[in-house]
Amino acid sequence: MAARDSILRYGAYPIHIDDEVLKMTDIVETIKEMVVNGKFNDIEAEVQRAVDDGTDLNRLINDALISAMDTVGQRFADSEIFVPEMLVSAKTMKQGLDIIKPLLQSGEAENRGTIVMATVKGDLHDIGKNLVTMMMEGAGFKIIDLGVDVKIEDLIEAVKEEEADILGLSALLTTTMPQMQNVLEMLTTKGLRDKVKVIVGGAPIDQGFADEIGADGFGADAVEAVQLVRKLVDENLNSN
Ligand code: B1M
Repeated sequence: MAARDSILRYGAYPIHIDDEVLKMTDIVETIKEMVVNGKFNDIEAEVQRAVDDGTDLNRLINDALISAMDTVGQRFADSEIFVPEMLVSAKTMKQGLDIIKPLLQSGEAENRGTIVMATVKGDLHDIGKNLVTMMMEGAGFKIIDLGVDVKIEDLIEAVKEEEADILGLSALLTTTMPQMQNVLEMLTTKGLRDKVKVIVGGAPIDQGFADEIGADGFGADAVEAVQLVRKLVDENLNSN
């Protein structure tokens, strides 16, 4: 059956839009608005509806959930909202992500490598880290997630205990970025630097910063982070 068209108007001109596309655009916009406005009571049902309707998961994550947090960040920077509103949006986003999480699991039984993940000391932001963690788990890696505001000693301990292949560090504040360098220095001091690859990420981090502090890689987003850990683990296997 041919898809029906909706007719919208751009000025005097009619535009034909496939109804299925229109519906998905609507739901993505609705979910984004719900996160921006902190509608945590309703978000799960709406995300579930989007999933059931077959909405592309990448669109749901990028155009609804992440895009909403960008809007929230902008409103905070413009002093239109304050920390409590940011927290409610973060809670709403997390609940939405929880619906998507099981769908990102590959079901692969193999362990492609062990990754210790953390948000650095002094930093409480974990939405991005959790998203990266979900995607890495989905790609078959074993994840030891130490959470937020993690002390260097705890990171070192976990890397040793778990014989981690990779240590992933996230930071969202310019004031906590230097913690990443402190971690790298401590790994060297403890004689562990050549035993574990270190990758870094988070909104203020870029490749230049990763190079400057001597990290093994930088991921701009969750997809890049997964590609990066796959590459690093494969390189490691080939060099042994
Ligand atoms: Co905060 N906050 N916040 N905040 N907060 C920012 C980061 C900010 C940019 C907002 C702004 O001013 N526009 C600003 C930082 C400014 C700066 O440093 N220059 C800021 C500030 C100032 C603060 C406080 C200081 C506010 C205050 O108290 N006055 C305070 C600090 C608390 C602390 O950490 N000590 C604070 C607090 C909070 C909340 C607790 C309220 C809440 C966090 C809740 C939580 O995470 N559980 C919060 C939020 C929600 C934000 C914004 C709005 C959204 C962050 C987010 O979740 N983005 C943020 C503005 C923004 O970033 N646009 C902001 C969505 C997430 C999916 O993206 O985390 O970037 P992101 O992750 C991406 C990539 O970066 C990458 O992949 C992810 C997926 O694509 N990635 C990795 C992340 N980690 C990676 C690791 C990798 C690889 C890739 O490898 C290991």
